[in-house]
Amino acid sequence: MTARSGQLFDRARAVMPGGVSSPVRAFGAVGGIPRFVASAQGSRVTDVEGREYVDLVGGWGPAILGHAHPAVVAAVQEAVARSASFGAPCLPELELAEAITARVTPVERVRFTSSGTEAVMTAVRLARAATGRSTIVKFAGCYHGHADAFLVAAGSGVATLGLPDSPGVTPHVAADTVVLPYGDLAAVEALFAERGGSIAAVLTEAVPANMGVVPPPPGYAAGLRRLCTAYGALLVLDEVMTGFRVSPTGWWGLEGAREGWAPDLFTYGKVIGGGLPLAAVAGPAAVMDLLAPAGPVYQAGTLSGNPAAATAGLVTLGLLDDDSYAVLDARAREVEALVTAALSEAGVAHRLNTAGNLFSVFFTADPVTDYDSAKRQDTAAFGRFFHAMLDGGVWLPPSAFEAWFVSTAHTDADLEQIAAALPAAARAAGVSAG
Ligand code: HOZ
Repeated sequence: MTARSGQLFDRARAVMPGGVSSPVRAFGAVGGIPRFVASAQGSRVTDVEGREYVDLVGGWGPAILGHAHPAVVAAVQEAVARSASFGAPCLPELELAEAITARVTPVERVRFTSSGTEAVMTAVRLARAATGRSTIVKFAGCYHGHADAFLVAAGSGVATLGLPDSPGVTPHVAADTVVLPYGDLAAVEALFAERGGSIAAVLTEAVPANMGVVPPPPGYAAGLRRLCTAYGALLVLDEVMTGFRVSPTGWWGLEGAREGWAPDLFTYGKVIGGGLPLAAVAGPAAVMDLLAPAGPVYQAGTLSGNPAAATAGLVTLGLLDDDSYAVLDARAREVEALVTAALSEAGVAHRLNTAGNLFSVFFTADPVTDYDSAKRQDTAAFGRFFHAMLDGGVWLPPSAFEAWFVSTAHTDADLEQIAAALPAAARAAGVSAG
């Protein structure tokens, strides 16, 4: 059943480090052979053996409408037929920037990049230029891509592989990044009181979702906003995961717009590229116009604002209306209820953390509120659960430290397949191999 994937993985390991282009995909944390994907359509992924799975990864977020939505495919085909890349200004990037500024009122300017990593790198460079300061504050377990400054106590693959940080990041660079526990406003306050004059920016995921999902404590972001304003630092809200996924205006729309605060910079990715490589840093003109050529802060990219990617994002955003978000929320609640019921029935200790339509399950009896508590989960139980779900035809992230994603394409039949797979997976999670 995995012979073809096994052969391909062997070939891949001969020519690609670990056989993959991104570490978590190698199944290192859950064991076994990663399935090579042949195609994906709607809510379903098909592997190279021809086996179909209900997809709860969604390409790690972009497939919010399901894979290969016909309108997105048609628009991208037309765009590519006009050339995949101009390296010049084009209408799709302009229209996508207009769509983003129209939705998120604090955003007046958008700079497109090809990856979330680049977007956050640019946000940090802007913050340092704007303040003339060096220090960046991030939170343990938050993941902001793989630039050196962020690979300190990072989530995602770094958490999955259990790495404290990464070789190749110099002590000099790491020293400019201060890591605090997530959710502890008093710790942030104490740091500002001690060295507020050196802090350029506080960088936070809008909802930490790379150590599993950890919903922000009430008032946390508003508190960060207050401290950043008081000490003249910039607040960077990383919405690469949440932007245009949890609401038409991202997590900011669910929290900041209601509470009356806004960050100085947003970063976006995933959904705004409709599955093609596209991300962005965005914010008010006063900060964003520091970017070249409007200002002196350099940033560039041959593929930035690529017409095919911008088209995919524009069509995706255009198809997401209020009803879509209601469907996503409802589907998330349905999957959560099924998982909770199955694990409770099997007597397996677990915590289901939810933020909007993002969620993940932790195999632990204790609340998960930060990276330390996330790391105390039973990752071996997750591995057994993961494989039993895969055997039952459900495609989960191959890591206990990643969010699960629903799409508007998920159907009642998909929910039934998930429900059918869960009892065996819950029993597997509860039975220790040791
Ligand atoms: N960093 C992403 C997950 N949080 C991407 C993982 C991947 O594509 O392998």
